[in-house]
Amino acid sequence: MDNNFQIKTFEEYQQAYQQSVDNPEAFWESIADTFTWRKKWDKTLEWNFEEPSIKWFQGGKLNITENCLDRHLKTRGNKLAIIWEPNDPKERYIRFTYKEVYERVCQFANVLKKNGVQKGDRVCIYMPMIPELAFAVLACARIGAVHSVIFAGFSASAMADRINDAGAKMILTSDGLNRGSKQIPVKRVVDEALEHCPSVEKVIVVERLGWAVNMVEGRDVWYHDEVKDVSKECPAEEMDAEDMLFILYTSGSTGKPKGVVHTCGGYMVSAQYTFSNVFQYQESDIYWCTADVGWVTGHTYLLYGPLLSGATTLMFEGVPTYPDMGRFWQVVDKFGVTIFYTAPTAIRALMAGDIDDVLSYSLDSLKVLGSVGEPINEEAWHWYHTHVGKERCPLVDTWWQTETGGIMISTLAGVTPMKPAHATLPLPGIQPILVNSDGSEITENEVEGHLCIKFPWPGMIRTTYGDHERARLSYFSTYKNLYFTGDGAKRDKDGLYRIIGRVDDVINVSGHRFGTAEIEEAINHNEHVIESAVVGYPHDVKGQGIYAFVICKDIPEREDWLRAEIIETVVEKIGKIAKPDKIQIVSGLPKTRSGKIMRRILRKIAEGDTSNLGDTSTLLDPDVVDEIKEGAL
Ligand code: 6R9
Repeated sequence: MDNNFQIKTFEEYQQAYQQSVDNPEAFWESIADTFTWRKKWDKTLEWNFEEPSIKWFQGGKLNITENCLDRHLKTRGNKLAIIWEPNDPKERYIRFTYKEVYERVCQFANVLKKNGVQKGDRVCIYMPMIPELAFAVLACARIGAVHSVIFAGFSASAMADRINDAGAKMILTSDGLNRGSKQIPVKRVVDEALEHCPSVEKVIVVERLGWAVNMVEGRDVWYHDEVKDVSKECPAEEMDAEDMLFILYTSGSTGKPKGVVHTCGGYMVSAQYTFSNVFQYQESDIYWCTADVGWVTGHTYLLYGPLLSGATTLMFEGVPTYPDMGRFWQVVDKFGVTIFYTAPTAIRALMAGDIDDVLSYSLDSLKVLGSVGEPINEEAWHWYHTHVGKERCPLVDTWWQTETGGIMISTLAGVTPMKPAHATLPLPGIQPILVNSDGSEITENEVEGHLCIKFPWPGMIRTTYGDHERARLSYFSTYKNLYFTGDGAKRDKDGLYRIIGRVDDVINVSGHRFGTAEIEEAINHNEHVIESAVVGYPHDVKGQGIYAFVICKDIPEREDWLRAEIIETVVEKIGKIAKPDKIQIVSGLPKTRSGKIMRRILRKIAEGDTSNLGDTSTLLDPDVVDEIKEGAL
């Protein structure tokens, strides 16, 4: 059995947890042993959180795609690996067996090689949720190229920043994409980005919509032309356990997104272990994670985790609300989905619809439900558990981050306790602690603190691409010898964790992270803007909404025109997903005498709680607070 590390009872969980704390190396070795290695590692772990330097399974040689594909061919060659459901329910779905995915990945890998990609090169992928996206990711891994997937909703400018930071040689994209009732010209966005990306030599374009697109001679090629005469076999490149597998950009509290780096061996071990245990995956399951591959959840729990486990994973091109609010449930019934993993924002959007949109589907196949990306409020938790899970499916609230590579704190479905709105207990191998602002550990229960992790785990971030110091500053310098998550959490009387949200200047909008500085920088690009300050505020569907306070040079007659202009600038700089929900034009911002914006005050105003703004006497101009309060939206 290749998942004989699956925990079946609460006692087994407790034992595994204890062992993982007493002897973490032995614990992870026994899991790593179940994988296919070209050569076993010499040293299980070497680490320090000062530099930081984290190395797992040093000297080990492997290729993650041999573990995702080749090792299943004998026993699961004809088993379905990927089911692809298109945006439009009238279009036919496509199914791929493990053998077929293996062949498609090898072909794609050969196309990459033919076009000059070599081990270690960075390849950016800007593609919709089509099967070729999955093949492209795995093809990079097969030949040892580092993939950097950029969510296809990002703007040309955001894409260019990521391409340049990674120094990518090649872009993989498509002509266009479907999103609900809309069609979006993806290739045009790539062309615009590439005006500012000197490192890019080649663009490979996959046909999705059949649109005529601009093809730059000598740079752009069609995938369907390139794939014609390539082999369906491609030897996997031998990788070191600590070689880079991928870069994925995420927002931090400063303006520029960070390229989170994951490596081959440790990420692989974490991905399968967590997938198998959290969802209690069984061989016959049909598993569906609704995340886009552009985010970390799509990496670990749509592709790598399920494929490493030999599972059937469903990939959905569309959105939850198209053609109607029953789309998710229709797909669940259509394929007999047994494990369903989505985000609270989707649940809240669907809750707002008619209950019959859920009740008219049987949903009998479902066994396990999952949630990820942001805190799930109790109301959404109960709705999901009752109407989707019919109170018979365990609901796992999985807390983790791009930087952690895989799930850190979660119920193991049906095995460990669950509690509404609580991520509950750490997985074996994960040692979370709560600390006070001075970094001292809080050991008792019924407390709140900053969530840190005190011991390394295989799937953790190794560095931020091209800027190791940034990784140190962002995660390892706040508290000595701890990895700081940026989240605040509570621990209840039974030791169960509840994640409250970010304690840094990061806003979580519909499960997507944005730094306030990143949005401010975008807003400030608008020619009418002098300065801005952005904060998050509670939003019924998105979890957090974006509230911008903006000082403008000249206020035209129509403020709504100015607001639309500012929104347009943000869409251009980052993408539609970062559009401010509210823009308040102000004449000044609450600043301290040293010029720092007092965000605490703005946050309160944005939340609509102006009763107690605390001490404003240190402000440069206390009157501005009254003005902002009066004009609050
Ligand atoms: C996987 C993913 C990470 C941030 C994280 C936290 C929030 C994620 C959560 C959750 C409460 C959960 N978050 N899962 N908060 N409960 N189950 O989402 O990665 O995009 O990097 O976001 O999302 O604030 O720090 P990423």
